[in-house]
Amino acid sequence: MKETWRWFGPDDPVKLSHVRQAGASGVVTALHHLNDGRAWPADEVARRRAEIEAAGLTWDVVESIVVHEDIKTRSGRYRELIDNYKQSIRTIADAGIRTVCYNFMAITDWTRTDLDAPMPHGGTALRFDIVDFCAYDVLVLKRQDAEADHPRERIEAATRRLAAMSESDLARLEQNLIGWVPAREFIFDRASFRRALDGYKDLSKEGLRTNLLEFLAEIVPVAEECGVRLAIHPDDPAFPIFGLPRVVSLAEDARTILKRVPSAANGLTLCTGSYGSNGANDLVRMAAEFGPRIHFAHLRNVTRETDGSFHEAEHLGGDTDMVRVVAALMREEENRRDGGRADWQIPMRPDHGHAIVDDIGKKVNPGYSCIGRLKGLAELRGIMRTLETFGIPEDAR
Ligand code: DNO
Repeated sequence: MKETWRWFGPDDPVKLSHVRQAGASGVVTALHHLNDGRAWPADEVARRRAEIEAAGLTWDVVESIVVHEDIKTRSGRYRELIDNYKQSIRTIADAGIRTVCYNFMAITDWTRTDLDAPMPHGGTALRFDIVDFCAYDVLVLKRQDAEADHPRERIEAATRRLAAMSESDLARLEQNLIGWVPAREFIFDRASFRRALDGYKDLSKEGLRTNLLEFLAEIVPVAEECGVRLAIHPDDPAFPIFGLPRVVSLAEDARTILKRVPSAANGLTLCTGSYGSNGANDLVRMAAEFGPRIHFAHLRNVTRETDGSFHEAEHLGGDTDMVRVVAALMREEENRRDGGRADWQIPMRPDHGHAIVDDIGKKVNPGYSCIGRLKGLAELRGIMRTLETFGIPEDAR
C-alpha cells in the first residue's frame, strides 16, 4: 500500500517536512479554504501540488471536495453546485490527482464528545461518549423527538451527568459537537444548528440515499472520463445522530451504493475506525468483499464500550483485527497486479492518532497530532513489511 499522510495545508502545525520524516511518501489534502461549493481554480491546485512536490512528496488523494448541503438535500443551488463539483474533479485530474475522498453525512462530519480523553498510558484520545451526547441532544439542544432516539436509562444517566457538569464542561461539549472545525467545514451555534437540522426534517434515509445516487449518476461519468476514482467515506459515528438520516454506515449501505452505480470510478474509502464504531460491521470481511472498489484506506482502531460509547484505540489495539484488514487489502493489491490493473496500489493513511509524548499540550488539528500518527504509521508499516517478506498467510485469504 502507498503510505500517505493527511496534511491540512500551509497552516497545519504538522509540516510537510515532518511527513517526510514519518516516512510517508504521499500526501492527502484539500484546498480546505474552498469549502463552500465553488469550483477549485486550476492555478491554486497547481500551486498546492508544487508545494507538496517541493517537499519530495506526491499529492495522491484529495480529501475532500466538500459536498454542499444543497446537494445532499437536493434543494437550493444544487444544480450549479454539482456542476462546480464536476469542474473540480476535472481540475484535479488535470493536475494528476486521481483519487477523491468525500462524504455524504448530513450537516456533521465526524463527531466526538471529547477530544482529549485521558488514556491509561498518559496520553489522550478522541472519544464519543453516548451519555454526554444524549445529555446534549435531549436536554441542552432539546431537539424535537430526541427522547425517542435514546433508551430511558440513558436519558436518566444523561440527566445525572448534566447536573454534575460545570458550565465550562458543557461549553466544551457543545463546541466539540456542533462548533468545531476544520474536519467539519461549517461552524454552528445552537440556533443555526437547529435551523440546519430543520432542513432535514422531511428527508428520510431513503430520500438521502436517492439524493446520493442522483449525485453519483452525475459525477461518476465525469470521474470515469478523466480517470478519477471516487471514494466515499463512511458516516462517523456509523449510526444515526441528531435524528439525521445516515446512508453510509453499514456494510449493507456500502453494498447498495456500489451495486446501484456499478462503475469502478464509484468506490469506497475503507475507514476502519468509522465503520468500526458500529459492531455490526466486520471490517476484515468488508475489506475482502469490497476489495476491488476500495480506492483508499483510513486505518485506525476503536474500542466500543458496552453502552454504545467508543474511543479511538491504538492502531493495533481496539476491536478491529488490523493485521487481517491489512492482509486483505494487500491480497486485493495482489489480485489487481495479477489482473494488470494500473491502479493496483491502494493509498492508506494512519487515520488519527493519540496525543502522546511531544504532542501533549500542542495545538494541532484534533486527532491529527504528529507523534501519535507517526507511531500508528510505523506499526502499520511493520505489518505491511512482514506480509511483503513472508507472504500473506492462507488463513487471511
Ligand atoms: C476524519 C476524517 C473525515 C473525512 C471526511 C471525508 O478525521 O476522516 O473528516 O475527511 O469525512 O469527507
